[in-house]
Amino acid sequence: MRQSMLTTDQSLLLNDEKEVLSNVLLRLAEMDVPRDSLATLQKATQQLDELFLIVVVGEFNAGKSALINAMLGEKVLAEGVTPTTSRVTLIKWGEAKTETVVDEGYAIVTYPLPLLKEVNIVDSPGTNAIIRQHERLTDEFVPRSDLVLFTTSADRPLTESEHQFLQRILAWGKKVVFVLNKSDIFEDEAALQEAREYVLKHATLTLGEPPILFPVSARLAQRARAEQDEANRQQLRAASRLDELERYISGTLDDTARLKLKFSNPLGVAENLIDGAGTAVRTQTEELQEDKVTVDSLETTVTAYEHDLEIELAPRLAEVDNILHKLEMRGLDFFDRTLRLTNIHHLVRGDRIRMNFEKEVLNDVSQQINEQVQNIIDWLVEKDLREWQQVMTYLQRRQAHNLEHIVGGAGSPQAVHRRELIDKVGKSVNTIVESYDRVKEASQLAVNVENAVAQTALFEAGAVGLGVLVSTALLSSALDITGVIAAGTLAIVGLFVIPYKRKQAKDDFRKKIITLRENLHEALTTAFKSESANAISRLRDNISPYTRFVHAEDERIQKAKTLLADLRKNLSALRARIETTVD
Ligand SMILES: Nc1nc2c(ncn2[C@@H]2O[C@H](COP(=O)(O)OP(=O)(O)OP(=O)(O)O)[C@@H](O)[C@H]2O)c(=O)[nH]1
Ligand SMILES: [Mg+2]
Repeated sequence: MRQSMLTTDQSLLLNDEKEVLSNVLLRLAEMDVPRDSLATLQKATQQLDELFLIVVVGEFNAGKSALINAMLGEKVLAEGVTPTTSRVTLIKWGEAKTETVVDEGYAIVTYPLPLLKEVNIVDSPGTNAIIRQHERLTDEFVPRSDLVLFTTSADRPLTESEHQFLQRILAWGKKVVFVLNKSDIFEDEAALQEAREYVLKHATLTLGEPPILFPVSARLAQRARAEQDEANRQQLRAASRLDELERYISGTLDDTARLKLKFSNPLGVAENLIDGAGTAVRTQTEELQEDKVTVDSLETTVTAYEHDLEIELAPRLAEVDNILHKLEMRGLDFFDRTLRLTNIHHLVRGDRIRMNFEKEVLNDVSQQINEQVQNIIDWLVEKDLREWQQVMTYLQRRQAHNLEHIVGGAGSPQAVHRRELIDKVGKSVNTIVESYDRVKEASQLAVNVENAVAQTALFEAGAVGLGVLVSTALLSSALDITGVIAAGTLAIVGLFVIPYKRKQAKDDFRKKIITLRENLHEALTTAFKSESANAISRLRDNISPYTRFVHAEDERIQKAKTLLADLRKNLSALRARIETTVD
C-alpha cells in the first residue's frame, strides 16, 4: 500500500485542524459546556487521527489477520488455523509495537508503520466466533468505518455465519468490498472462477446488486515480501493479486468528497457546540440585563447619596460657625459697651462683669451648638435610613421580577447563583432596614462625634472653657484698671489705658473665638465626614457581593462572546482551507 494517503498540504491542514480543535475543546471546557458535548467533540477530533478506518470481517480462519499483515507488509497480528483472533483489535500507529487488552472483547495494537498514521484497521474474531464481540463490531466500528473488507475463504466461500453477519451490517449503508482469500489453493483458474461465481451470486441476493469482489492470496503476498529474488518476488506479488485490492482501497479512501467530509466532520461538531455556547451566552446576557439595571440603580443611588452628604454637610456646619460668629459679635459689642470710662465704677467689680458677660454674651451658646450638632446627626441618620430603604426597594423590585420570570426554568447555573446572591443581600438589607433604630443610631453617632471633638485641642478652648478664659482676661484687665486708678489720673485712664485694654480684650477674645471656630469646624467636619464614609461603606459592603458578581458576570460574558467569535473565525478559516487543499 502507499506509505501516505495525504499530500503534504493535506497533512499540514490536518495538523492545524487538530490544533484548532483542541483549542476549541479547551476553551469550551472553561465555559461550562456540558461534558458529554465536549466528549463528542473530543471523539470527533480523535477521529481525525483515525482518518481512514478499514474494518475486516469474515469467518474464523478466512485469513483476515493474514490479509492485514500482507497489506501492512509486517507480521503485526497472529495467524493460525484454529480460531485465533479472540478480540476486536484496533491496529493504529504508535511509536512502538504494543498490545493493550482493553477488555475481554477489545484490544488495541500499535505499530510504528507510517501508513498507520492515516489508516486504522480493525481486525475481528470470526463471524462464527463469540457473538458478544460482534455487537462492538457492528455497533461501534462498522458505523465509523470507511470501508468494510468482507473476507471469505476460497475453501468455504460465504458461510452461513458470514451471510448472517453481512445482513446485519448492511443497515449502516457502508461500502462493503468482498475479498475471496486463499485463491492460491486452486489448481486452476476455473475452480477459482467457480468460487467467485458462488460468492457473487449469494452476495448479490443479499445486497440486491453484484458486489465488488477481489480474489487474493494473503499468503502469496506475504511470501512476496519475504522473497529476496526480485523476479520471484514480482511473480508472487502478481499471483497474490493484492495490488488490485490495494489500488481499489487507495482509490476509495482518496475520494475527494469523502476526504472533505472527513476533514469537515469535527468542524461541524465544533461549530455546533460553539453555537450552543453562543445561545447559552445570549441567554445569560438576557438574564443579566435586569441585574445590570438594578446594579446601575444601586450604584447611582449610593453615589448620589455620597454626593449629597458631601454638599449638604457644609451648610449645616456653617450653622455652627454662625452661632460662634454671633457670639463674637456679641462679645465685641459687650467689650465696647463695658470697657469705657463712664463705666469705671463697674469695672472694678470683676465678678459682676463676668456675670454680665456670661448672661449677655455666652448665653446658651453651648446648648445652641449642641442642638445644631444634634440636628446634623438627625439629618444624617434620617438620610441613611432613607438610603437603605431605597436600596431595599431596588432589590425587592429585582426579586419580584425574578419570581415573574422563574416559570421558564431556573436558568443557567450563573442565574441561579445570582438569584441566591440577591436573596442573601436583599435579606441582609431588609434586616438592617427593619431593625433600624433611629435613636440608637443617633446616640451612637453623637458619641462618635463627641469623641472626635474631645480629641481635639478644642476642649480646653471650647465652649466649656470659653467663659472661664474670657472672664480671666476680663478680671485681669479689670484688676489692672483698679491698679491704674489708684496710681494715675482718670484722664490718662480714660484716654489711653481703657481703650488700650479694650482693644486688648477684643483682640484676645476674637483670637480665641477664631481658634475655637476653626477647631470646632475641623473636628466636626472630620467627625461627620468619617461618619458619612462609614455609612457609605456599610451600604457598599452589604450590596457588594451582588454588584461584584454582576460585574464579574458581565465581564465574563463579554469575554466569552469575543472568544466564541474568534473560535468561529478559526473554524471558518479551516473550512476555506479544506476547500482549496482537498480537491
Ligand atoms: N493457503 C492460504 N492460507 C492462508 C491464506 N491466508 C491465510 N492463510 C492461513 O489461514 C489460517 C488462518 O489465517 P488467519 O489470518 O489467522 O485467519 P483469521 O481470519 O484471522 O482467523 P481468526 O482470527 O481465527 O478469525 C492461517 O493458518 C493462515 O496461514 C492464504 O491466502 N492462503
Ligand atoms: Mg485473525
